[in-house]
Amino acid sequence: MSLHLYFAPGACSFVPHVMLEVAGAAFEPQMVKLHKGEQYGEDYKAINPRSQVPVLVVDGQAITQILAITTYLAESFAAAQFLPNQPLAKARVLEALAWMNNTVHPTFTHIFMPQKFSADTAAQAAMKQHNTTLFQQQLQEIDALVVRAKATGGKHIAAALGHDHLSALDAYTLTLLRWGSIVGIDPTQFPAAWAHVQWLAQHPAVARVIERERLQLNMMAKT
Ligand SMILES: N[C@@H](CCC(=O)N[C@@H](CS)C(=O)NCC(=O)O)C(=O)O
Repeated sequence: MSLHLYFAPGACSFVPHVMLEVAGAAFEPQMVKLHKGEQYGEDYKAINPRSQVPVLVVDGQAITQILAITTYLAESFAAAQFLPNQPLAKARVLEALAWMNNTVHPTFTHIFMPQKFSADTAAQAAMKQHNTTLFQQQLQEIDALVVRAKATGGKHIAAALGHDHLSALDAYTLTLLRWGSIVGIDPTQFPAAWAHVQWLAQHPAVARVIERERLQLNMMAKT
């Protein structure tokens, strides 16, 4: 099986990037420079006409969308136990992941790239302000989920949902807190989630991804 992951440093592609490293998969990381607009080039559009990362190419077949990619990885690398087998527990982990992907992530996009949603600069400013409040509330919700996970004695976020294994939820949480720090939302306001992210960053496989993507976890920190 040949696997190529198209990723951009610090983007949501961090989630499958971490899963591939944690699973010990043999894969080719392919960097896409979003800030240079490489996603709009004809070469990249031949891989993903929607001009987004991540894309996982499996034996020449491109899979897009984090939900699809992470489910594919969970099933292909079953030993990593990224998802529970028990149907209700599995639904709970996917429920949390879908919320991060279809709600929290787009809330951040409204702050970071409001021009994607309106050409009107006044509307963009209002959108930024409103979504900053929403994003803070959503990070609070993630913080509460981490508190619940730790209260079970578990190490990983999915422990709150009955599955104490590293999952897409841990990697997405790191990404979302880091994104917040880019727009001035201090991650230390969410102590449980922030401590979890710092712990996760020490995991050798996660550290390899952080190194490859050259990420600073808290963009508000001086160093
Ligand atoms: N729903 C998509 C979201 C993907 C997405 O938003 N990707 C962003 C990076 S985090 C992207 O490629 N943006 C490029 C652009 O907007 O030009 C998924 O789950 O994969």
